[in-house]
Amino acid sequence: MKKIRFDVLTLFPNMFNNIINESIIGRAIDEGLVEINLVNIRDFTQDKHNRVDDYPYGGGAGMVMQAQPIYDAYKSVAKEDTTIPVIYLSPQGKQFTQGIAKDLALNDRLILLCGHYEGIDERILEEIVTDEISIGDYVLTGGELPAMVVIDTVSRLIPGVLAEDSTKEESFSDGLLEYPQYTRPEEFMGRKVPEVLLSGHHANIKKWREEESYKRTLKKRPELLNKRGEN
Ligand code: 4GS
Repeated sequence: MKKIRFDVLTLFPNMFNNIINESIIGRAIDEGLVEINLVNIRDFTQDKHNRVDDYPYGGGAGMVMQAQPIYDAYKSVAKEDTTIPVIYLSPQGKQFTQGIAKDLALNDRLILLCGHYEGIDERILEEIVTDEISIGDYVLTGGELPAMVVIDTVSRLIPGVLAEDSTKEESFSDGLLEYPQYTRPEEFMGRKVPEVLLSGHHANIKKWREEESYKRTLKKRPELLNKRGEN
């Protein structure tokens, strides 16, 4: 049975309570398919006032997370193993995609480093970080939400986390958006479910869905059509 373990290095471990306790990821954890080990970087400070950040050399606004607590937090989970990917969530990283998620899901362990303030001491990036990932071109207050995005996206690719087949036809896996979905009733506010979906003719339904996927990709996300095959 394929399993994945995430070690999350963070100053705010409680932010992960929802993802751990609720829904599909919560169940995957209960079933032993996914493990999330939260490591509070502050537990590794050697400062008598428990500080983990300091002023930037050279001056300027804001604070920088110090190298030592992050390094010791990392060592506490990696031990002597230097082969575990260490992902730093940051706007400077490579844009996260379904293709990157699929590659990450091949690992049995991932270490996620969440930054705060103006960032982390550059020497941590040089010393332990193997991959830098951004979830998009906007600025958050910390790396926790991006880490949860990565955990959620990667976990649902682990066999058994979702019902079989449900990752096969979804958006992006073939480079197209999903076709429209309908459920009961057959008519809502005067709008009817497309006739073909009630026909029971499986070949026609498949053809209709493929055409709808293509049409809505062309309309809503035309740039995806040039990227097909990358995922
Ligand atoms: C992102 C992002 C981010 C940047 C963390 C400012 C606190 C913040 N991380 N994808 N310092 N977008 N990080 O905005 O990953």
